[in-house]
Amino acid sequence: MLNGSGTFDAIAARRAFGDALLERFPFHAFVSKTITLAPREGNPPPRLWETPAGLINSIGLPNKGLDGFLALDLPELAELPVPLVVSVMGFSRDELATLVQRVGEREEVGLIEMNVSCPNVETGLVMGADPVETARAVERVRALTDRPLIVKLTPNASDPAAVALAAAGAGADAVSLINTLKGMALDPRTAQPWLGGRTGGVSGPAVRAIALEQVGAVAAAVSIPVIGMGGIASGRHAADFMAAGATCVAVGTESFRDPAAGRRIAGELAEPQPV
Ligand code: RRO
Repeated sequence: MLNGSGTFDAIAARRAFGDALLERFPFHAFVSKTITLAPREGNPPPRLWETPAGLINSIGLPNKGLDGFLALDLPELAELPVPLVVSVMGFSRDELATLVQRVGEREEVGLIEMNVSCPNVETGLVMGADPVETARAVERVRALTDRPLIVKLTPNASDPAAVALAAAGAGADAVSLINTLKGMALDPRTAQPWLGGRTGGVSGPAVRAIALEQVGAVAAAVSIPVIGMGGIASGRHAADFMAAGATCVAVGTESFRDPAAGRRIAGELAEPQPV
């Protein structure tokens, strides 16, 4: 059981719950919020909108940048009792290369996730929407680190299985999916976009059926491990993703409602599933 990147702030949770968090950590591996080379403020507020069965976020990658992350966040994340996955995103292949190389040099880091699927950047460019671009990105960084590389796929692609195959062919060790689906909400008073970033990414139960289909399609196409996520909120949901071909699963939006959800769902998954 992992967390979806950006859905659980372990540093804030440690401040809130103290060492009890470490004693009953909700995940078997922890994935950081995505970092970029330069620090970013993120998108203007509002950043969240609740839909009847999910959440739209337009966070916009706020982070301290590579140097800030390595100096300030990494030492705290290294105290977690589970392997650490650092999520990185580059606005170019060169940026990505610097991120992968420098993150991979740190012994605290177990694995690296390449986020090629954020829907909330101004350029609108999503590397992971295209198999050729994805392969180029993985090829560029593959030799720069001996850490396992996970490629986080976007559901906003015409053929996610083709992107997954391209990533695997270029040397990815695993793929994870889904990131959020592009969505929008209007302010009922003004009929203008509610979110400061105009559009956002939809997650939660609303996307589960889509995620399940895409995880199944990707798992059928590749032979590397598949980390499945998208609206998982119970052991039954997690079991469905495993049955569809996921090697392991992650919880995202449900952790906002219940910070202990990862642990609960892992426990439910370990029990025999009622038919
Ligand atoms: O920060 C975000 O707005 C964000 C990211 Br990086 C991502 O990969 N997926 C998402 O829904 N939001």
